[in-house]
Amino acid sequence: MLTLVRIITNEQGQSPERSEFFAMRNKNFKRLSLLLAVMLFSSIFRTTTYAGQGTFTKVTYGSRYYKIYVPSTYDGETEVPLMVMLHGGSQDPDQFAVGTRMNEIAETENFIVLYPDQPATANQNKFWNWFEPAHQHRGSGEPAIIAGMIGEIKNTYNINDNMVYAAGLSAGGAMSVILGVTYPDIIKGVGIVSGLEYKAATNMTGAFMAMSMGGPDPNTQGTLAFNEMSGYATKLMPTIVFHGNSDYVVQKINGNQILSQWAQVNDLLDDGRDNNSINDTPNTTESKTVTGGRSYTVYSYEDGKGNLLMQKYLVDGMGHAWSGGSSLGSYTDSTGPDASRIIWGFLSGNSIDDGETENPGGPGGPENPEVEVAYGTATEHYVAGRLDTSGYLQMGAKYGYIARFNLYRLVGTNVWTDVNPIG
Ligand SMILES: [Ca+2]
Ligand SMILES: [Ca+2]
Repeated sequence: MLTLVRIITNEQGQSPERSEFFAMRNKNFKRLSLLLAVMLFSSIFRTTTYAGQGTFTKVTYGSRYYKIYVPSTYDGETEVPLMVMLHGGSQDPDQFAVGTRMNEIAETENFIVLYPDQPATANQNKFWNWFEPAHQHRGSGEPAIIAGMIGEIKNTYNINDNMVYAAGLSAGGAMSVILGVTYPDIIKGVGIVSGLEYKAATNMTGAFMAMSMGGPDPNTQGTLAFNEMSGYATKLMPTIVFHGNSDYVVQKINGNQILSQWAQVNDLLDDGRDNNSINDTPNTTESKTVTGGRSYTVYSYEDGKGNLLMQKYLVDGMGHAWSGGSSLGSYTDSTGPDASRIIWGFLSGNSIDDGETENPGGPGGPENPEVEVAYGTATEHYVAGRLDTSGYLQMGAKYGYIARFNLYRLVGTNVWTDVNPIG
């Protein structure tokens, strides 16, 4: 095709007869091109109209594919958030969309949803390989592939960089933890349903052990995660966890460990010190019941300055399932609190009043000012424009910085300071 285009281009300025010939040929070529384009388009993209509103499209990505939901309200001019949804074992993007109903929320709240598919060629039972070291680090394996898909979406659509979130079920929940750890510069909040902490296992045997007994000490895993994030994290990581009290596939200890692991990450992120300024002791605990459904407990954790940062929902009697999901999907429990609405509300800071589950609106929204943290050497901060020369010299002299240190910015003021001046 490209060769043909070049030939036609080169034939410009020929004799009238030849021009006529090529005009005819050009016309046929255009028709052929159109046909080819249509064929190509339909083989790559299979777009279906979702519930008579937005579009739900299958897109080939190398040897893989993803599905993307674009709400009918998307106009290309207004930036919209992006929610990455990672399915569980044996599931696929279609099933996960049906079970979580995230597309319905995206339609009313105007955000895009990306559903990466884990093919059977990568894992026989379509589990994300969260338990293998090859898929636990930045720049390699599945986290890198998913980050690549996110990049493609960001190049194609008008996405608000500050509102890109990852959520998942089971193996997908474990992978959303890994995404938050490996790409904190892209992922601005995580939601985990029936998942596991960072590096809960590093091989298949360990995976089954972790699922039944929990992984290593979450405080240790939090420090590991923090080290992995170093240089890429720009702010604290809002985290919301759901787990069934009767989950015997991935035992509930794992939900507790996820929360504790992220508490340690955020403790280290907030002032560079392991001083439990952020910790896994809840600031508030509430018992609630879904009307006609399950009872559950909500544990809320603050950032040390009174702002909501993390939440954990433990659902009484629920098994291995997406809480509040549609019974038309797989691995759902329709009688639990609506995890999709609550996760979206928490991460985006936009609570949705559905008359059933109240949510205060979480920390992930752009309107919710909070301390931003950047790591690096004084020189790096200077080069990145966070400090001017005099600021660099003053801070270096005052604290004797020669290596990594934490630099803070209060959102809205654009003034970067050392940890100490922040009250
Ligand atoms: Ca701390
Ligand atoms: Ca700590």
